[in-house]
Amino acid sequence: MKSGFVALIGRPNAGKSTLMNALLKQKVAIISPKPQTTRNSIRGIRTDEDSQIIFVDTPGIHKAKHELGAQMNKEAASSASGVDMIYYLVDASEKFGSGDEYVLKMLENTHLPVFLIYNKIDLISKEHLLVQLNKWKDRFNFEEIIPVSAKQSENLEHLIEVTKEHLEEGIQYYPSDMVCDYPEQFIMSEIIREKLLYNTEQEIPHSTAVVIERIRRRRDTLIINAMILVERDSQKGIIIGKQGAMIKKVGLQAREELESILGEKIFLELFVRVEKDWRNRKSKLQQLGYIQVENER
Ligand SMILES: Nc1nc2c(ncn2[C@@H]2O[C@H](COP(=O)(O)OP(=O)(O)OP(=O)(O)O)[C@@H](O)[C@H]2O)c(=O)[nH]1
Ligand SMILES: [Mg+2]
Repeated sequence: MKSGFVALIGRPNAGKSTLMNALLKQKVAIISPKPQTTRNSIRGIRTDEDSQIIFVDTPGIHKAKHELGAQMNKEAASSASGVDMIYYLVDASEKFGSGDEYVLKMLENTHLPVFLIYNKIDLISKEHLLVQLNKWKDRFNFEEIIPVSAKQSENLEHLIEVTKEHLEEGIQYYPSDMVCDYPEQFIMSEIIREKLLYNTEQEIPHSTAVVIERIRRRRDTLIINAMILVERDSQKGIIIGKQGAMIKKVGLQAREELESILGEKIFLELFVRVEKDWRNRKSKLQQLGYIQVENER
């Protein structure tokens, strides 16, 4: 069978996680309208009768303001090296800018085939699309240029076909029924973080992290205790909300989605703790799984 790894890279908000979920027809990565949603590389596995493609969703590449951001950029860059092919995702509704130039510069060092995936074409006209693609083709030696709409699953079958053409015969890396390789705890904390991203504004969404502290089963219910970390006391107040309204809302939305993903009854208990400046503390980032363990030679 044909098999291989494809890294999805690009600026924050380009639609990398949306595309991966659409290609897998399953929600494996969280999505939000706010940039810098994804913080870790996430593998999603797509197996059919003659191929297995492992997509690696990565954090958006951006100008880092915290150690967390620096680690996210590092993670994106390192994920793009251990693969067979790169999808560079671009948001068609955004203007070309220094952020794109930066990513293109990064890509110049790679010997891997790079596909330009021109995403969100549902937001622009056909004429604009043609003009833009014409400009893009001169910016880099792309192996392929493929316009898609991840959100509306437009042109994705074509994308898969072309991808397969570039993959070589290889082994099946994962069992056929496996779609992701992370532990259940990861999706639990990510879904809670997604609801925080949707319900809060300004710096709050990016100042939170979620840790699953305890999971236990009582009769037919899975009881999950999760800790939401924030950076300041004032943020704790906002997350809790007036008479606990905000945390209740986040908890309800997260519980409903987790019940549908995990297929069982869930009791979700959320707590909030202030961890001063956690985004700049390396030991904390390591604990939270945002720093890759470095292998010493
Ligand atoms: N209209 C439209 N919106 C899209 C499309 N793809 C993604 N989006 C939206 O773009 C926003 C960002 O999507 P994500 O998938 O979270 O983007 P990302 O590249 O993973 O972002 P980071 O994780 O922050 O790097 C969300 O609001 C999506 O619904 C598309 O094809 N069309
Ligand atoms: Mg993402």
